[in-house]
Amino acid sequence: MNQPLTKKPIRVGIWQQFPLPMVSRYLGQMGWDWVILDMQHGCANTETAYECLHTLHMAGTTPILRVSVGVPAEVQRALDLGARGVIVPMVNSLAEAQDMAQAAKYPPLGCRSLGGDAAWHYGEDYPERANSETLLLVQVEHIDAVNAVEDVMALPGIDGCFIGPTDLALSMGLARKDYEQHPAHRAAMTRTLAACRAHGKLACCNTYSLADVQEKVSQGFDCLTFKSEAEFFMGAGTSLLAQLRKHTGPAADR
Ligand code: 3PY
Ligand code: MG
Repeated sequence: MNQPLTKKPIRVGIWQQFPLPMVSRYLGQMGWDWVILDMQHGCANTETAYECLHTLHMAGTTPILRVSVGVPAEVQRALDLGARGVIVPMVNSLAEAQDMAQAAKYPPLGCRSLGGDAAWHYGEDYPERANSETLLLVQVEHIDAVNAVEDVMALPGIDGCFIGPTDLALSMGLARKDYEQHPAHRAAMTRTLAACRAHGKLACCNTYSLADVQEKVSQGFDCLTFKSEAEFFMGAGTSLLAQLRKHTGPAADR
């Protein structure tokens, strides 16, 4: 089993949207510290998620899975499939966070059911180690979640939070772009980071530019992601085609 995620050094990750083990293998070989397979906005199903998670693991990176929705069954399934950590979107209250912690941790911490084949991949003593070696990160991406963040981060079964800056901005009535400098958004981010620090929990966040990365490193975030492989693919392909068209002229009839 990979080493447990610790606070230092900063983990640098990427989202995987394409549900292909081949892509998982390349991402693992590139050297990302962790890869989050996205079942909220990506199109992986249970079988493809299983293949991608274990391909990531075999390729030497830490496989994390974002479930589609915050219900206990999804959290348990993600961990049973072999995710080393689960990210749960839109956990907006203490009660929801308690439900997620119960689902993610074996007794006595929670009530995760014993089963699945994670032990076949990670060793017979997986059940004894899983509570401390698998991560439960709840997404703070709504202003209601920010207002409950101190209580949520105090829960023993919660390992940290993953801030969703864009959904957070939308929940605050801000536009989906250029919200970063808005004082209310900055205050919400600062409050969330402070709650993580106060309770010794991991603070994780998405980033969108190198300046954004630099700022979040200086603020003390533990784990950062930078876009997805789909964005790199679409960005690089679109830009390459635009360059080619400068030499070849406009598109032919298709
Ligand atoms: C958001 O910005 O809403 C996210 O969920 C980032 O992953
Ligand atoms: Mg989001």
